[in-house]
Amino acid sequence: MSKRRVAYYYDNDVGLYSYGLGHPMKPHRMRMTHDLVAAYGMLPKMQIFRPTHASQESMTAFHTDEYIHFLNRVTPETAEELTFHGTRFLVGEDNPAFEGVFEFCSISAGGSIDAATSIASGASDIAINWAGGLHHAKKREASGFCYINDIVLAILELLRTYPRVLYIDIDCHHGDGVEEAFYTTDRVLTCSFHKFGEYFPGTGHVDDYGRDKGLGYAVNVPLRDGLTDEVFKGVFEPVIQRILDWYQPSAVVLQCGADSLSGDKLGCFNLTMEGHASSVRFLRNSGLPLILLGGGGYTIKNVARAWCYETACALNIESTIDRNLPWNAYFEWFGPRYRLEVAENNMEDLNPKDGYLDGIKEQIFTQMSKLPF
Ligand code: ZL4
Ligand code: CA
Ligand code: ZN
Repeated sequence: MSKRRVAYYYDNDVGLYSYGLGHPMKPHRMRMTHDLVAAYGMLPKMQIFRPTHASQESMTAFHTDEYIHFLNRVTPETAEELTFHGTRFLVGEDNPAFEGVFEFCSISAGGSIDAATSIASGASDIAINWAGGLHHAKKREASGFCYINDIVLAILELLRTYPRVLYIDIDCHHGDGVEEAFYTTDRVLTCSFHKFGEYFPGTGHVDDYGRDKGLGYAVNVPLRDGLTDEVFKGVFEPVIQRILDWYQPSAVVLQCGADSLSGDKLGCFNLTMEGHASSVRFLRNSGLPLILLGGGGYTIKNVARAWCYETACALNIESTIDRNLPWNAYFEWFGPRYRLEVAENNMEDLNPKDGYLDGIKEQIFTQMSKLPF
């Protein structure tokens, strides 16, 4: 079980797209990640693919024709008139109609769909698309920097082969778009860990756990500020182990949003790179077919560190890689220490306080124990 065949999807153009001046989402972080992965000599150890650009038709497996048609036509110049006359598909400054937005979405979604195809065909054991993980996109609307829900499209592809798929989301924000897409089915179990309380998008209450046939097949772990590695592991591992034992998924999709790292510009947790990657290692060790996707992450040097390290975890070589960063194109961004680690800071972890997290854990286990299977 130690040697995993890893398929890695990367398009050299993805880092060139820009959401616009001052926007926190920076596609350049994918290029920084890739450069670091290359500098560590990991590329020859994986199957490297340039993703196919997802077609309009493949996107309509989840999104409406009208929305995809709009997204394919919209430009920075026409955004206003298209939005003014029709339904509002793009909302405010979170989701600008930037230059090449449709192509960017095609690359992001194409990589995740290709990753799913590779896993389902048995060609690889772990498939990686750091340009994916855009979990807020809805059927007919962009939301929270996400236009096309590459995750839903990848899971729909997996469902052609597998009876049950587990989706896990460690982005600091709630994985609302994916949860909503599969809220009434038992064929996908979604589990999101996220900051909850006066925080975007506002959903993901522990009491929201699915509807109809999907009752019990959505799990929400709402968290408070300052989440540390030990506290995270103390909830992630028992909850996920319980789900693995009980649900017995045929494949796992892990959204590795890096805004749950310490020091993120938009996040409010305090995870180190090791703590963040412990989820990747945990699922790798389960031996199940696994897809790793990106997501949030706004302190981009730390995003590159974490996703590079998690690529090493997929390859099972993380213990051998040098903690001093190798020379790479963006070396100066990693000063003054030029180390791989993302360290924690001294903020207080509010999760263990007053038994808050113990209460949440208890509620989740009670919900699960009431279910059949
Ligand atoms: C920005 O500086 O909470 C967008 C967004 C653009 C540039 C210039 C415009 C300035 C922070 C955020 C005005 C921006 C006003 N620019 C944005 C309720 C909001 C309405 C929009 O990690 N304003 C909305 C979305 C969240 C809101 C988080 C996380 C994605 C993911 C997966 C999405 N939206 C308030 C904000 C800036 C901007 C500065 C911003 N937007 C921070 N948080 C949000 O889960 C990828
Ligand atoms: Ca999450
Ligand atoms: Zn996020």
